[in-house]
Amino acid sequence: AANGTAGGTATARAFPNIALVKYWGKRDEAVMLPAAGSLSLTLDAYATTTAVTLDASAASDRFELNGEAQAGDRLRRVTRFLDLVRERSGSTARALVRSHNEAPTGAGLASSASGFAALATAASAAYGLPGDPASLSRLARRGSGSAARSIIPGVSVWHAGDGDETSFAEPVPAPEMRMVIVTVDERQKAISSREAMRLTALTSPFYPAWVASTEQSLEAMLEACRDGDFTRIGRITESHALRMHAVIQSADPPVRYLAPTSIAVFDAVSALRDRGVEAYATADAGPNVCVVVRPAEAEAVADELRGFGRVRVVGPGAGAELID
Ligand code: 2P0
Repeated sequence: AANGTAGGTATARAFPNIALVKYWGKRDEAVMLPAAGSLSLTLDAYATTTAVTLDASAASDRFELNGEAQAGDRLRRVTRFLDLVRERSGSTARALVRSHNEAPTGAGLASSASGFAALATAASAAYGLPGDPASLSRLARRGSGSAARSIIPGVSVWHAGDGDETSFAEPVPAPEMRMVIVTVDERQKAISSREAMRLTALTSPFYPAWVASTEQSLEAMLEACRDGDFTRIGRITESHALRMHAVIQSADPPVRYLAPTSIAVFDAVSALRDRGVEAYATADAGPNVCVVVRPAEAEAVADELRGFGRVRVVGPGAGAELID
């Protein structure tokens, strides 16, 4: 159908996002409220496309990822999410969910963000729930926190909020930028973000300082975005990312996501700055590194970093959308 829905079927596409101010820790796991706000860039690559088809006669949901039927934890997570949608819509219909992911799943390229943003958008349309960005962002958050931000195009802030109603993402005007993604290792990470976040919050003596400093970084980042100050955006991005990895490493038992090659990329980026090229590194819950650059310098920086792994230049992308 023209708007992506027809008779209980809807298809949506969403992109992953990379945070410049990171989300690491929840204050409420049941409703998925973050310990602090965060800010990210939604990308124009590695899309997830998801079709939701209602099936009134089925006894359970089915979930296919990249053409393969899923069972166990992955299916349960989709079913729990659809239970929330069914509760709100008053429908009891089960669904067939077919998802195609262009990024390697679990490699730290935020596939849960694009995944639940696409699922929230398609399921809302298929079950007849509101499709405005704030509603979709709040719903996507329930599947995976970072998915709240993938509803929104370009740069967005996810507000910590006072509760379920006020914790959603919205757009932030920001200067033009690109990211150079350096894929150091495509393998599935050893410990999930969700588990490592929980461990960090429970055991790190630095966790309260991390939460407080994230609020400060977010305030400074919003100001830098408003001012169009690329240099300040970059500096906050890199120092905040290193603080996140520091607090993660301070958990008991410790968790370390950065590999020796990841550190080498941070060093190479620092050396680029010494030569007058403005580049700033960040990394999520895995060894891959994303480098924030000005558009005019993206290709040159990508060339400099090719020796460390597969390199791809990405830009700001669309928010979650219903498609044909
Ligand atoms: C972020 N990450 O802000 C941070 C930085 C990874 C490092 O959000 O438990 O998949 O589903 O809410 O969103 C990854 O964690 O965790 C993440 P859940 P999520 O992008």
